[in-house]
Amino acid sequence: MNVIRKPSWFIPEREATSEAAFMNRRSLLAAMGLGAVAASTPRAYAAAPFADAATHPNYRDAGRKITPETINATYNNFYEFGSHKQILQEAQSLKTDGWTVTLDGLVEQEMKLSTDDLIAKMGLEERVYRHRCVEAWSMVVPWVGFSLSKLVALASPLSNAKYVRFETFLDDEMARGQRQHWYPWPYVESVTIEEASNDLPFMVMGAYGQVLHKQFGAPIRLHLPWKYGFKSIKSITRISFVEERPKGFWEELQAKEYGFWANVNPEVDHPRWAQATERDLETGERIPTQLFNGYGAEVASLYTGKDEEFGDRLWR
Ligand SMILES: Nc1nc2c(c(=O)[nH]1)N[C@H]1C(S)=C(S)[C@@H](COP(=O)(O)O)O[C@H]1N2
Ligand SMILES: [Mo]
Repeated sequence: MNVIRKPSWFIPEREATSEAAFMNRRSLLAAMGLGAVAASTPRAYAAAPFADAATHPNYRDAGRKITPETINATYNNFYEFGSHKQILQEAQSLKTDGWTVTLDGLVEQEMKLSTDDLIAKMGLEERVYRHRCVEAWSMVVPWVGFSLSKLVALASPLSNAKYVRFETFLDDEMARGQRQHWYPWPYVESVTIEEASNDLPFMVMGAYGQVLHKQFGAPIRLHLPWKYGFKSIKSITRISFVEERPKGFWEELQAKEYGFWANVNPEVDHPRWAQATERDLETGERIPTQLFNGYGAEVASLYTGKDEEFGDRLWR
């Protein structure tokens, strides 16, 4: 049985998860044709199909040790549940049952997809990615999900679609952080359609071989490993194809500090701190930061000839 990955400190499923959520994940297995097996082994649903996802050959390891789940799962940035890093408890009020993601805007046909639909249509694979927060800490996570480019292909955007805009839920009953009215809720992020069509951007539905923990942005979040962490929006409910560049949550708050591009660059300091090095979340060691967080081979070509657009180079 696939129960080995559950660390002892983690809240047991029966306490952290409502009956409805349990049923929903059961139906997720049914969609994969695994329902019968899951029903006879009740605890396996949390691991499969995530535990069975094949690892992408190019992203088997990130050149650094994977950050232990116990560390990553107890140090999170998720402002919907508080403006600190001890989000674990508070985030358990996130309700993921019946979750849907709407694809709309400049597309041939709008769509509303359940988590089951997404898994069935997109398939799942594992990729080990480095994550670099703009606050200069970093980690390595084995995500399970699918390439955003597949979702772009499914949506068939119209030729005037220039940006992909992502939006998180809005519900201040469920997420008390959203009662802090000085923040521009809901959390929004966006990338260009060229960036979204690259293979690297990853739609994440699991981590460490399991269903995504709530504090990681369940049931579906984005990870853009060459950009600062704030671009990697959690708990996505809507993906829109638009012509005008949207303003992100942090850009709306402080555009000079959190620009649109936000590509990791050790040579361009944040106005309030240096970006040349980063703190490994596990060891606490300071290590050198790499241009594009080391993913230049995959993404650097997206930015050639864009010098004018970058202006002061702040977020190149
Ligand atoms: N909806 C939402 N997405 C979000 C955030 C947030 O506060 N709300 N924080 C971002 C930041 S700044 C980082 S570093 C990562 C943190 O992801 P982690 O908690 O899984 O490490 O999520 C990003 N996505
Ligand atoms: Mo971050």
